Amino acid sequence: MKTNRRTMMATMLAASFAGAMPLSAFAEKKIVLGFSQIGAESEWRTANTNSIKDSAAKEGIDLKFSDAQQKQENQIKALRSFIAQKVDVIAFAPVVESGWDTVLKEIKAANIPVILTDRAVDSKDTSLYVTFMGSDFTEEGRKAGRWMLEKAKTMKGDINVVELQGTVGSAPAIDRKKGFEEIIKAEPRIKIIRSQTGDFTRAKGKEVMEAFLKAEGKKINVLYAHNDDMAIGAIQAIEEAGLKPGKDITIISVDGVKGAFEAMMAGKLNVTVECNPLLGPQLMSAVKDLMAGKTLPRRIVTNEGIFPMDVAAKEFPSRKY
Ligand code: GZL
Repeated sequence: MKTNRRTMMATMLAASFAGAMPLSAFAEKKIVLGFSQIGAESEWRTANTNSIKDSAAKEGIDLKFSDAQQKQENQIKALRSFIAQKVDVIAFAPVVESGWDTVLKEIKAANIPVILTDRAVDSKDTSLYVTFMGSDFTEEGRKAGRWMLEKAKTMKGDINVVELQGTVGSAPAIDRKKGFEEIIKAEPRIKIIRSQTGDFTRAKGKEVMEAFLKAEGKKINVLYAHNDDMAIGAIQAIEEAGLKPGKDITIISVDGVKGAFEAMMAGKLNVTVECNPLLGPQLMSAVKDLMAGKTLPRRIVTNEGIFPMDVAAKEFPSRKY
C-alpha cells in the first residue's frame, strides 16, 4: 500500500510541477482510515468512540466509522466495505478473539495495513496486522485479585465470589478471569461459586445478578464484575433484594468510568481497576507514522492504575472518561 500511495503522490507532484494539476489538489489528499467499532454497550465503549472520532477530526484524518452492535458478522461486513473503498489504513476492536483470519487475509491481499485496538485476535499469522494497541487484561485481572487478597485479610471464614464475565470469547473476558484466578488461588478460602456472562451491559449484569441472588442469596460475599456497567446493573439488583452493595456484598469491578466513581462515592462499589478507553491519540499517531513509512512496535500497551473507594472523591474531578 505504501508504495502505491508514494507512487501516486510522486506522479501527482510531477503533474503539478508540469502545470497539469494544481498543487492544491496534491496537498488536499487526506489519510482515509476505516474503523470498525464493536458497538455502544458500555460507558467505556462510548468514551473509546468519542476519543477516536475527536482525535481523527483533530488530526485531519478522514474517518470511515462503523458500529457493529456487538456482532462479529457486522464487523466483517464493515472491514470488507473498507477494502472496497480502498481506504489507506484499517483499524478495529475485535468483539471476540476468533474468526478473523479469512477477512484479515482479504485485507492483506488488498495491501491495506491493519491496526488492532482495544482487544486482540487469536490469529496465528501475526503478519495479518501491523500492531495491537490496548490494555493488558490479564494484569487487570491480577490487580483485581491482589485487591481481593488484601480484602480477604479483613474477612472471616469462606469467601464466596460470584463473577459477572464480559462478552463470551472476548479477550477482556478471557484474560480478566485468568488473571483474577491466578492470584486468588493463594487464598483457598476464596471460592468462585457462580460465574456467568453479563455481556458487558448494565441490563444483563442486573439480570444475571438477580439470578445469582435467587440461587445463592446471603451466601454471596463478593461480586467480581469484568466491567463497571455490569457492576452498576448488579448494584441495582442487590439493592432490590434488600441488601447493601459495598457492605453486605463487596464489589470489585474494572474500567474506571464515571459511573463507577459515582457508585464508590455513594459507598456502593469497593474498587475499580482502570482500563483506559482514550486510545484515539495513540491510534491517530500510529496511523500517521504508518503512512509516513515508519515501523510501529508490534504491541502498544496502555498504562493504568487501580482506584479503591477511599480515593474516589479526590480522583473524580480529574477523570477524563
Ligand atoms: C476493554 C473493553 C471492554 C470494557 C467494557 O478494553 O474491550 O469492552 O472493559 C467494554 O466496558 O464494553
